[in-house]
Amino acid sequence: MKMSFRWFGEGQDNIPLQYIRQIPGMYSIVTSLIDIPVGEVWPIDRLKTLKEKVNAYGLHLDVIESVNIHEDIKLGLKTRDRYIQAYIDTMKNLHEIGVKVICYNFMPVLDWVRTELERKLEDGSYAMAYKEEDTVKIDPKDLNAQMEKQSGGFSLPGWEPDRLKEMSTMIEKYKYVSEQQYWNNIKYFLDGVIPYAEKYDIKLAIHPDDPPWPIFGLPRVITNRQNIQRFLDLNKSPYNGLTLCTGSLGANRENDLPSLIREFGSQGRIHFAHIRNIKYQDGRDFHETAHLSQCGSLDMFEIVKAFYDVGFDGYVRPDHGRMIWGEKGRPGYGLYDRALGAVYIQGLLEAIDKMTNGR
Ligand code: DNO
Repeated sequence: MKMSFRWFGEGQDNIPLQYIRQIPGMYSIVTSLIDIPVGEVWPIDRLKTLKEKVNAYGLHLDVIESVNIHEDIKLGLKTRDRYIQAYIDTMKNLHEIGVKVICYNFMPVLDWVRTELERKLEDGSYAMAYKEEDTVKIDPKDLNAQMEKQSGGFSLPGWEPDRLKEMSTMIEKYKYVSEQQYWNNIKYFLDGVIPYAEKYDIKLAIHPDDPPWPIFGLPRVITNRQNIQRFLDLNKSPYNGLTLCTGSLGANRENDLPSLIREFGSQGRIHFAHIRNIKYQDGRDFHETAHLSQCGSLDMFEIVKAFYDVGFDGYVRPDHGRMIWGEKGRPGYGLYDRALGAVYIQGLLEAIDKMTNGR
């Protein structure tokens, strides 16, 4: 597994690349051009500058998270072809700088959803949390403002203000898209871009819906074993694959993560892994925790062992961390707790490897 770390780019992230380089075992940066409006082609000059910057710190730039999908594609509008072409042109530029994996999602309008961005845990650290009751109470158009209020002035990935200006109008448009139509729209997108993913040797890795159930009546389909298999079967190219995010899929207690990893990993369809832990509360409620098994509800040893057993050699990154030691940063994306996560995952891997192969 190649260890990686999400960084939001120059002027966007308060964590210097130098600090990321100092995390033991770090191999690649996971980043994006967060300021480019969705649907526009990412300029090659900016990509080259970004790559040089990352390489100057001895790190690779192999993974992009995310190249977001324009709503017209998700809605299946006539204008979608133009945006699919822009996606392909961006892939071509990413190929030129040597990118190997693109993580993206197909969640309508909203990306990941939490109802609290800074819940205080018993040890005084802060973590993000989800309370089902609050999503039922809140008007979707107020959710953006609520997220913004708690984000400490940082823009949140997937919650770019530009994209969400017309949240209510966009949600309205989905009333006319059935779930079957939504699946058709995913297939149309895949059939358009996957031949170019093959040509440019870039693996596409869809991120599961987070949390993995419908919110505000919007179709959210990348949620469980059956739907993931259905997604993979829409286009059987090995370039059509997954970001296996343990925290997102794990929010549904029926998702048996080690078994999902074994199943899709042995098909060679996992290209990127997000590893983090969550703690179940009542019903669907949960809060995020430190990465260790003892801190949450997921068995991280079994998760990492499953990746190891299927010979997963793709990219992995620690995912959302808590805010600890007084750090102020983008919710979920501070330096300290994610660094602890990266080292913990590597500790598990070393132990599993040595116990398997002898010391
Ligand atoms: C949240 C992230 C998501 C993810 C996108 C992928 O922290 O896991 O925003 O990057 O869904 O497109």
